[in-house]
Amino acid sequence: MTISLADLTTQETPTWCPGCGDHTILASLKNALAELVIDPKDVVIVSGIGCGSKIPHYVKTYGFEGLHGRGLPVAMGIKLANPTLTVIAISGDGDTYGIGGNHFMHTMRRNLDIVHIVQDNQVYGLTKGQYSPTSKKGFKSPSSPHGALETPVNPLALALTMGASYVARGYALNVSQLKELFVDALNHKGYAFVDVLQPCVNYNRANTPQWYQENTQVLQGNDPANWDEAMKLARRTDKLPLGLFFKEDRPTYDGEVSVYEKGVPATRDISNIDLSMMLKHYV
Ligand SMILES: Cc1ncc(C[n+]2csc(CCOP(=O)(O)OP(=O)(O)O)c2C)c(N)n1
Repeated sequence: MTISLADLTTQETPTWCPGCGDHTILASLKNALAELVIDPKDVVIVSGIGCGSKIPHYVKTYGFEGLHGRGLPVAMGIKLANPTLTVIAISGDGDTYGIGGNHFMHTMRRNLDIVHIVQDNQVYGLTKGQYSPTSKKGFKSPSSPHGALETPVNPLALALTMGASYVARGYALNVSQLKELFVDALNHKGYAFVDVLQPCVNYNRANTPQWYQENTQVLQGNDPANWDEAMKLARRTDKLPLGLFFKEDRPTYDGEVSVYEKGVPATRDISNIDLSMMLKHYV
């Protein structure tokens, strides 16, 4: 079996602005799926709401464009209902780190076997340019005319802290590395998080392609098994590293749930618990 890019392309034309990083994120994702020869009928792409969240419309797999900030719970539900599917959640930085921040944290500690791609343009694109949780301090926007006052979220440090088993950062215009990261993330058994820095040509005039060129650097020679090193790299604010920061193999939530479903006894014996103590509060 082979999968061509044409097999993965729908009849809808992307509505993104020319120069938007979403175009190359889409191309890199399709290239990764084609390279891995994953049957499109076995793939579900789940998004929230945002410019980038239109992506399920443009990939000929199953797809679900849901509610702002709620892509991850839907992705988790799909994976738990049918663990044989390849489930990819994709969402903007506003969607993921703002309104969806709660879901982001808890998905990471559960380590479900899904890929999560964040289209991190450091701004709310769809709603016309308000500052987002990853906007730099001082970022001027319609909702922060005097410059954002808040300290930005550090997505990679947060992911490492919350126990993500795969943590990477890509850049939308480094398409060869991005495709490799997506392939690697799809091969990872567990929650694979890829934060993708991307330009927003209309609403983010601070983080331009030239800015990324000057302020990013492809990672070389790091040890992805070393959590402390990964955290040190994640905390860098100059020359933002691009590549795989951290990867570890550990049991997945969906794997553990299916073990319970097969009838393996629960590790905790609750037969001796006196339920009357608990019920007392309700009667
Ligand atoms: C519950 C809810 N709150 C707010 C909105 C309005 N809204 C839609 S998209 C969006 C932000 C989009 O920014 P981001 O997630 O970074 O994605 P981008 O458009 O930049 O790709 C907001 C605030 C909404 N649709 N639903």
